[in-house]
Amino acid sequence: MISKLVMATNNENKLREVREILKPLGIEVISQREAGADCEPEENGTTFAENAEIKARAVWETVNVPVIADDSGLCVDALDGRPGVFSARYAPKGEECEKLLEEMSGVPDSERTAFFECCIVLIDGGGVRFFSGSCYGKIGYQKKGANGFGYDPVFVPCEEGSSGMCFGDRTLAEMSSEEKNRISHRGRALKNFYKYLSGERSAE
Ligand code: ITT
Repeated sequence: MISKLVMATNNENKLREVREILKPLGIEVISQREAGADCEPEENGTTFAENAEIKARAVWETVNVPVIADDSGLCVDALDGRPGVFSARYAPKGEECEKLLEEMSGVPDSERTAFFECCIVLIDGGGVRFFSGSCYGKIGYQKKGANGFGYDPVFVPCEEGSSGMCFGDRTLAEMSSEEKNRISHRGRALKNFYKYLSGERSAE
């Protein structure tokens, strides 16, 4: 079982969440900066998996420890799946929620469904493997909560496959990180990753 890996990311919030999830499972996560592998490759893929692999490969070339990367984003049904793979570039950092609320103004409750998607890629001597996770929910009408990052203040998570059954009216930014990690796209993708490492399932 892997006990140490490098995460290819420049996003401190992702790094924090991945550490919180993997530490209790006995996996230490080192940042690419700590591993001396600072880089920011162009994410010119068209899918989450392609972009995750681009990021992990760039770091894997310079370290000899297993590398993971996370490519993730928010897909909004009323916007035909946007911002999707462009979630990080949708608006200037810190202004993504305002821009999304503006684009969603006038969209009725029943059409505010959306989901977060996360692809975790693992690259080591054994090759490249992918693990994904989703978190379904709705876009709220205003920003709420101070936890999390990115689109969390406008995302109200719901039970998978349902548009009505939400975990109350709270946004991800109103949840503790333990609560978020239990139901988030990242938490679910990492659960699949851990099951693979434990021999309980195969990669995707
Ligand atoms: P790295 O590529 O360096 O990992 P990044 O922030 O650029 O960092 P992505 O290209 O995967 O990462 O973009 C993901 C964006 O999607 C991220 O910047 C947020 O805006 C949004 N996002 C992803 N996961 C999220 C989460 O759990 N909560 C809120 N927003 C999230």
